[in-house]
Amino acid sequence: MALSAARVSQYKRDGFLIVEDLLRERDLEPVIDEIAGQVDNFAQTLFNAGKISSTYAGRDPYTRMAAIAADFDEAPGLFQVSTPMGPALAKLWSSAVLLDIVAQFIGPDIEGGAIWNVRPKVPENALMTVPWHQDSAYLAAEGQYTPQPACWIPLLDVTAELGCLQVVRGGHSPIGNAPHHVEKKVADPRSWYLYIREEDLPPGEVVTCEMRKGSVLFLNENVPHCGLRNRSSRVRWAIDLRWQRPTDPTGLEGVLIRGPRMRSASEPGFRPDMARWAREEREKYDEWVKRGDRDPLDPAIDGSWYFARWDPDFRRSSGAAA
Ligand SMILES: O=C(O)CCC(=O)C(=O)O
Repeated sequence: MALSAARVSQYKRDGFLIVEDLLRERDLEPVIDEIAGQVDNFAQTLFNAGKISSTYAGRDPYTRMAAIAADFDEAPGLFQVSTPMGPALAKLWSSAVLLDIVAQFIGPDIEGGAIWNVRPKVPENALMTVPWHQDSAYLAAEGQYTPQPACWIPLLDVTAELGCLQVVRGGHSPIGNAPHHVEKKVADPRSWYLYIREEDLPPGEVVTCEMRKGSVLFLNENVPHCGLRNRSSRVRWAIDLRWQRPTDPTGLEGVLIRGPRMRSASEPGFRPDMARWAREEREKYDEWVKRGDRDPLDPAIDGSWYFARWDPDFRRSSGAAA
């Protein structure tokens, strides 16, 4: 379903757009089932390693990760960074329903973005509460001008209480980054987030994006947004996916492999090989985990490349160029 010209203009003007009822049950249910299976494996691994006292197998998908996190509060973040992309999610990411809209934003040559996440935001967990930021601030300076639209897909109806997103309407322009800071210096030392101070947010209405399941929030890479704290008793599951043009820098060179090619203007029948890409991404992840005998269940997220961009203390410690 292509957007009307007015809706595309709205995205360009506001830096975000909620498209209601874009996805049907049959688009989302396979993804939800796939994630439930991944949580099952994950719980078993944590249980075998003595990190949790039960696998909480009787729980439903909207309470199970909360029970796991009550034993091991880093579990949701570890799930987010360590779980491979499954075929159902890969299919949704490369589906016409999303790509037809993305093509209206960046044109007909499309590659997946290198960063994607499945986020189990459990209640009252500071490590899953995402402060104000622009996605482009997490990239190297040379990638920050790459158009990289994202979409954020809740897997249940979301409200402010459940920890939905807030955005600053129009805050994506003029292009560039507000000053970002490293959250671990002022909050939980395990945090991997950057944050913008309230006083540095660009002017604009703060919009709280309460959404029904099936709706999709598209975000410009420069629009400031945050994910509210989950004050409910349920797990707020959501997925974020990105795209860009294959000729632009990712801003993650040397850190993550490029995302999969999804569309080609010169080859209209092009079909992405998502399974091959998912295997290659996994190989890279395994190499990274094995580096320096890392514990695969250590949830610490190495944000050294973007910390170094924003904080001189991390430039010194990583030896990275300013
Ligand atoms: O899911 C959330 O709460 C935050 C998501 C977010 O900040 C992002 O997708 O960039």
